[in-house]
Amino acid sequence: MQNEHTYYSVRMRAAKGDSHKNGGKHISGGEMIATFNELESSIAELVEKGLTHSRGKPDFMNIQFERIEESVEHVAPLAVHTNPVPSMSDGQATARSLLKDAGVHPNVINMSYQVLSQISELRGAVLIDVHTGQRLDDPTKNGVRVSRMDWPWNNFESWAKTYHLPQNNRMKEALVLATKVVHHPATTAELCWSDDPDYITGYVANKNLGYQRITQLKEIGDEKGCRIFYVDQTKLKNLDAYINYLTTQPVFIQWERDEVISDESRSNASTTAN
Ligand code: WAQ
Ligand code: MG
Repeated sequence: MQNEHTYYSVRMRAAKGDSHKNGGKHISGGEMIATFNELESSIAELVEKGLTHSRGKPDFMNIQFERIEESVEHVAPLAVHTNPVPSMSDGQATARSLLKDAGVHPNVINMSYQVLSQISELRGAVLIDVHTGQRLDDPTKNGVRVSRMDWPWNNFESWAKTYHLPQNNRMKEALVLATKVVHHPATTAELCWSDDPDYITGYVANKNLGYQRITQLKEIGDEKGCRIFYVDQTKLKNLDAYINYLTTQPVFIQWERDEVISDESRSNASTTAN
């Protein structure tokens, strides 16, 4: 019998022209964690995501689920801040300044943009050594895809309402990924913007800065996205252990309302908490 603590990793990838393996154009990907009873609706959600995508109509789709054997780790969501910017160049300047605050040397930032400019097709994240600026992931594989992370909708909804943030699935997915990635001690920072032509908001994330949204990091219509993880290898046994964490460690984002209530009661000491 399936018990409620048995979880499944559900993944989708869609491409156009041919499969990813045969050089097709990446259209969309998605990763979720579901219970057995949620499998059908999760698969339907991912099918819809892949079929109705602004990067185009796919003619290849792969959907798979597999039971998760590892125990699920629960991680609190990063704090969200929004940096409104009037243009892409202001947004890019803000991103560079945040990356610097996160501990990435400006030379390494330049080198990572150089690496990015030489990549034509990306379906995962590029890993950059934060000390040398060198690309660490296998350049033949189009990036490392993080999977096995999710945020149960009810908990996300309460969090979003409390902080007056939009209940937007795209932000939810990006915050889930950033929270999982930044939770690893070897991640110095993440830089991301979408490869969807109609979405120009991106972010820089880091343990101290949280999830820093930047309202414009590219021009509308541009199909080139970015996802870079700046990795501190001195905090790693080996790179495989890091990639293994990204691809196999199951993580649920979990926000605890208690933290907010206790914060409020601290700043409001005369009010009786109930
Ligand atoms: N693992 C690794 N890389 C990924 C993954 C993943 N699971 N998903 C996407 N990427 C990479 C891939 O190379 C994509 O081309 C690129 O990131 C962009 O992905 O308003 O929508 O899903 O706060 O298009 C950020 C701002 C939106 C959200 C990011 O990215 C907000 C976005 P997309
Ligand atoms: Mg995309």
